[in-house]
Amino acid sequence: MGKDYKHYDAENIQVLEGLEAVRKRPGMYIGSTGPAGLHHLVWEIVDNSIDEALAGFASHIEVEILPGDIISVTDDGRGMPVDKHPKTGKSAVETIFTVLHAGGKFDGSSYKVSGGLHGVGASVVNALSEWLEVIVSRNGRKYKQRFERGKVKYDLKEGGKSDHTGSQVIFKADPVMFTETTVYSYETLRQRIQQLAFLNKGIKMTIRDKRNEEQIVENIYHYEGGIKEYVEFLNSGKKLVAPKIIHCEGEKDNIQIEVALQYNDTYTALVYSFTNNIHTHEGGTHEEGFRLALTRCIKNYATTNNLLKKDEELNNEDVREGLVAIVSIKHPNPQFEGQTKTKLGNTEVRAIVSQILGETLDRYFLENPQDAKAIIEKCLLASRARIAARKAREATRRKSPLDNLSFASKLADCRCKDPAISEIYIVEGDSAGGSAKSGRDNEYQAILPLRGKVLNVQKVRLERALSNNEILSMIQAIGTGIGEEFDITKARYHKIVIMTDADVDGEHICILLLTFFFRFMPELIEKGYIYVAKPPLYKAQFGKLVRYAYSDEELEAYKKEFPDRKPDVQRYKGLGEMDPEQLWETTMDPALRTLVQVHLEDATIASQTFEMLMGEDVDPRKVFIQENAHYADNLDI
Ligand code: 0RA
Repeated sequence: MGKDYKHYDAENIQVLEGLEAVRKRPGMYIGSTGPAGLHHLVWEIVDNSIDEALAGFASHIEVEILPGDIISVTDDGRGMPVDKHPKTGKSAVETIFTVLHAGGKFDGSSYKVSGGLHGVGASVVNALSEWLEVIVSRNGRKYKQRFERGKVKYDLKEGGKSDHTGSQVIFKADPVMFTETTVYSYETLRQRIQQLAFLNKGIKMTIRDKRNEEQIVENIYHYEGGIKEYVEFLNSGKKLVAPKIIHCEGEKDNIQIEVALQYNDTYTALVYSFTNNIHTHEGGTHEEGFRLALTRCIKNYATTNNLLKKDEELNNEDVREGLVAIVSIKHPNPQFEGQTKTKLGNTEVRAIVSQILGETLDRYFLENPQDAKAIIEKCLLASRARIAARKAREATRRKSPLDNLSFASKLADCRCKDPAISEIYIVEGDSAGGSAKSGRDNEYQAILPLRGKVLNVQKVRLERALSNNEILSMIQAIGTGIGEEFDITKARYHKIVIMTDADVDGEHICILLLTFFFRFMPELIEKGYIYVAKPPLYKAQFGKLVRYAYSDEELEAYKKEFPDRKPDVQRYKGLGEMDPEQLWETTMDPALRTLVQVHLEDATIASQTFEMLMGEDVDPRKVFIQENAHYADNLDI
């Protein structure tokens, strides 16, 4: 018996050490302790409930933000198992929340289908919560257990009766761990909840913000059509090439695949792939299988039905224009590769997707010849544009503006040629550009002034974007080339800083530039090369003392700092109003400036936001810009 006690002690010590390790290096487990990591906590808990729903036992998952930024996640599944494990003496509930990687897999009978990028399990959330409570309804009873900073506060105890089954997890992120913020963004949670509802058909997902008791906000998502409805959503408001959504679903070797696609009349492709609900934004074998089938079937149909004229051809790129597609697979043992571990590597998946989608497409084209013709006509337009553009490029090869720096004549380059320490400031307006040129440290800071509005690139083909001078100078200055020729290793700067006025126009230009990078040079964002500079809003002069304030709150704080002095406050309407020294001090000096790095946490969601901001639909854009006058504060897109 003594021996057994020792054994359990050893196990307990291991558990405590495990959770202690999480608190020591939280970034290793949830990526960061910034806003992204904070939101990640919610997804770890939600994932467990999604697994219960995918196993067929739960149908409704509810996420609530309670006052104090406490999160509650409830499902109507079987309820987590409460009986004691004969060996450890612990309930399954306790195991889930105290043993690292205990996910939902502890009896090995089922595999975890969902799971965030980090897929670390509920114990990590527990370790990083000031407190966490689990409430289980099962066997006609209620059970409850509480933890504080990962440690058991009280053992699982039986409460009253219960007339239903299910699990509820309530937790408060530990401000000691999340020093930047513990405030959740409703919009971030809402978008991902909606995405999860699309990806897991039939599950009802509710998100509710109860932080303001007087104004409770909620959204309920429930899609019986799943990713078919996702495609419909992404295409809403667009002109369609053919009315039906092409859809297929199948399973082989325990790998489930599902694809939905439809063409609209724009030039942009939106192809999003998911593995176990994780957005694989670097693509991978499922996307390759998708592309193979799509190109093969379209080419086949076009050739067999004599739809190609002499000299006409269709390639991978041509079949993508205006394409909206979701590729979603569920794999018991996914291998994630790539820079950000969001590229699916399992080679067997390629053929499975290609075969199942191929059969569906062949049959669809056969049964819907009208639609097939319309789709192929659309692809041919793309092909003709591509070939014409190539010919034009070849004709002007020697003078190609992308080959040298001639075009970026306005560029004031830095002396340093080491990209790792070189920075380029893309500055709105000539006068601000002038101040920036005089104020900069020309050893490693380059300045590129842009004149007027940048072309809205959401609506146009690459070729058209390339005819815009501002865009050309930018591509040239950056040095990577674009499109098929893009090469990140040729980047001449590893910090590309967008510096615009701190007003609505400035923000609009900033969004346009971000849209451009997002659409045509997304790797720059993925690599973390893109930044937004934050110039101050006010200069407050207290006698000889000068303070710069970057927000209204900061200005008020300075006023309180010198209560007996009346400040002379200047509101900066534009960068151009600052003299070179001021611009250097407030916005460009690495020791003092604030740069917001632009992230691509989830390219799908970012793209949806860009679509909304930049697409044809003008109204939502107006609303967004009005509601987000300070959107740059959390540019965590
Ligand atoms: C019964 C058995 C198992 C898990 C659950 C119920 C269950 C877990 C969670 C987590 C959140 N909500 C839940 N609802 C039910 C064990 C299954 C396994 O070992 O794979």
